[in-house]
Amino acid sequence: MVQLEYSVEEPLNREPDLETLVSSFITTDGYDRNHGPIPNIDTGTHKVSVIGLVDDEISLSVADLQALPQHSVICALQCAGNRRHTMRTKLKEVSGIDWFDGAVMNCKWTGPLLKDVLEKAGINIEDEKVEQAHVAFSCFQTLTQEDDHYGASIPLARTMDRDSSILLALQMNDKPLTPNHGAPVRVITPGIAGARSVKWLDQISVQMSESKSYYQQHDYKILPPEADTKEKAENYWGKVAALQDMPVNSVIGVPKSGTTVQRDADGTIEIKGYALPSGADGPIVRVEVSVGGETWQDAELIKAYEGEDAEDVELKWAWALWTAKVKVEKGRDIKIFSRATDKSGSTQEKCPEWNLRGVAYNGYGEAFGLEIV
Ligand SMILES: Nc1nc2c(c(=O)[nH]1)N[C@H]1C(S)=C(S)[C@@H](COP(=O)(O)O)O[C@H]1N2
Ligand SMILES: [Mo]
Repeated sequence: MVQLEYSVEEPLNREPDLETLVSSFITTDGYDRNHGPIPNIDTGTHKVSVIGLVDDEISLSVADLQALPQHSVICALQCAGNRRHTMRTKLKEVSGIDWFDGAVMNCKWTGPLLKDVLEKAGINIEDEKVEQAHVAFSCFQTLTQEDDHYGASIPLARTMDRDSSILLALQMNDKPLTPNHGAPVRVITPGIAGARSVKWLDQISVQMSESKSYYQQHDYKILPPEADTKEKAENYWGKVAALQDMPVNSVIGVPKSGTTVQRDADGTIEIKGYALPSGADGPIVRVEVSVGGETWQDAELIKAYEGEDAEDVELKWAWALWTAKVKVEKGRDIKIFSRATDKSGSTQEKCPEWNLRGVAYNGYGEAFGLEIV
């Protein structure tokens, strides 16, 4: 039996303080999101099986995964429920954990490409059917709150594109994964909702249908606004697509809502935050900020990565940190906003439509109730 920490009734769910979160490009203290306990798996004996529409069903140890070419990606990993609190308080009540703006992290992940692992087993699907196929990931280590295991799937085609950088991660920020983040191996799906980055990975299945998991079929979907009760939602789960790519977003980390801010001698205050591109449309190319929401000025995108290999590091999947100095009059109850634009031109709207589960909220970033002195 694997040793478990926390429980199905009380899993570990937490987010870091926002000011700390935006203080470094590579985050060291991320958020935790679990639908059940955290298993402590023995790295020496753990195996990942590859089954389904493949030439040979195979089973790979961690050493086997380490022996494949290793690939690194710096990407944002974000819970689909990030910013749910804002949807709940601005629009109307939603169901789900009350995440503020910190259910996101930006890390370097390293491990073999899922594509290479699948090719080791050999994909056995006729060419014309590849577009409709899926790769399902399962973790059978523990029960979860709504199912007997955790599972998710993504389209096979996305996986087969090397540039999607979909990995079986063995390392996070150059160190072996810790149990809370999925040790010894987890999936990393850049640009796609965190729910698909299955931790403590046991099984990969190539199949023609999506994962049957509760978390693919009955959760993590943007339901239309008319689905406003649990009962009504039942008619929609089967019709609405599973959430995959996350939308463009930005958040103000400093100053915090409800605080008093001292202006500099030139009458400005400093604003800092993060921005996330939509899906595969990174990087972020522009962030604007506004006092009050009428006129906007450009924020400065902070030079992201200063490592020796900076030239070679692709930042398409990463978040962007930004900073701005804005002139503000003294006063109370001041509101400031941020809005981001990514390479494809997608830009944030003031407020998205309400959805029952409060997922994918990406209205303007904001800090409100500020007292400027
Ligand atoms: N096995 C397993 N994988 C999982 C989950 C889980 O509960 N069990 N939660 C998912 C969700 S909803 C998110 S947002 C991310 C969170 O990853 P983290 O805890 O490393 O931040 O893991 C995903 N993978
Ligand atoms: Mo999540």
